[in-house]
Amino acid sequence: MNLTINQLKKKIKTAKNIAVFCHSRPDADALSSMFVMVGILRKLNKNCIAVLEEEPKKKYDFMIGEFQTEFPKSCDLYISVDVAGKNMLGKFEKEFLEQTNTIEIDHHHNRDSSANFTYLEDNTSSCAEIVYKIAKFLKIKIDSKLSTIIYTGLAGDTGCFLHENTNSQSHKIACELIDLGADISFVNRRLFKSNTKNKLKLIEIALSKFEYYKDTLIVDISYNDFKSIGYNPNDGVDLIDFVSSIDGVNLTALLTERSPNNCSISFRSSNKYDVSILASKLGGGGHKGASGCKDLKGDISEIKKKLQKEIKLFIKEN
Ligand SMILES: [Mn+2]
Repeated sequence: MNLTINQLKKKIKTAKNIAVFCHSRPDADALSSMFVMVGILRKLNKNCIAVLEEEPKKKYDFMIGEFQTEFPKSCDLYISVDVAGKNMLGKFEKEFLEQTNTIEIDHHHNRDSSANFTYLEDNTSSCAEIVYKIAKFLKIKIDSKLSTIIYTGLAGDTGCFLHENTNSQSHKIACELIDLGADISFVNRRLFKSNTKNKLKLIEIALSKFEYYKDTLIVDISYNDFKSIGYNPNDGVDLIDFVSSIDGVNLTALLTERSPNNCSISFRSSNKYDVSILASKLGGGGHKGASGCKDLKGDISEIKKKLQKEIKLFIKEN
């Protein structure tokens, strides 16, 4: 059932103990939305906890507050943010689905619902924008720290206001956040301008793997590639924006084997293709310009063959 913002407010107001979830392997938007939501709920004097599968990437540590890694059993409201599908709940999927008072707050347009109640704004660039709007609606005071975290979600999901999902609303909200004291140069440096020596070694490997087909590019990095340079892929791979920056390439697929025989694919496209369709063919999802699949089990070379086949078929149909 879809909620209006008033119905959402009512549900929040009547709950006492609230748990907030985001998707597994959380990105900037997921973490931003989750911790801002927790911040808002605490300002409303709710007993509220963030729930994460594991410790998030180090580069996001400025956003991270207190969280727990076990499913909290005694809450009267469970909220997920930025979760577009059941399997994005990771290890909490089963228990989350068993609850009766669940709300999902989300912005994805290609989605499969995992909660009893949905608050959706699918023309919004990031979930952080929605959470910001909810905060305003609930008349929560947004300080500079909170505005910095909200801005991080916006900058993250728009790729620093470069992706197709960027619109006038995202810019307007960014302006409001700057006026509220968001430290945007800190965030943008942290998200888009920092590299490690090891990361550059990974880029070197990626460059040696470029494989073009018409206006598409496939890059694959195996578990052994990661191992050869002592790179832990769980610290974040973050190569997709780099490899998808080539003139004349309209579709990029980055295939990574993050643990033995367990692969992920990230897709990016200019406005020529809708890569959410391509991702859904391989069991994933996402947005028109940015999508992905994870937990593809099997040998990376076999998965790559399947990917090549799907891409050829896909560009023939488009
Ligand atoms: Mn998002």
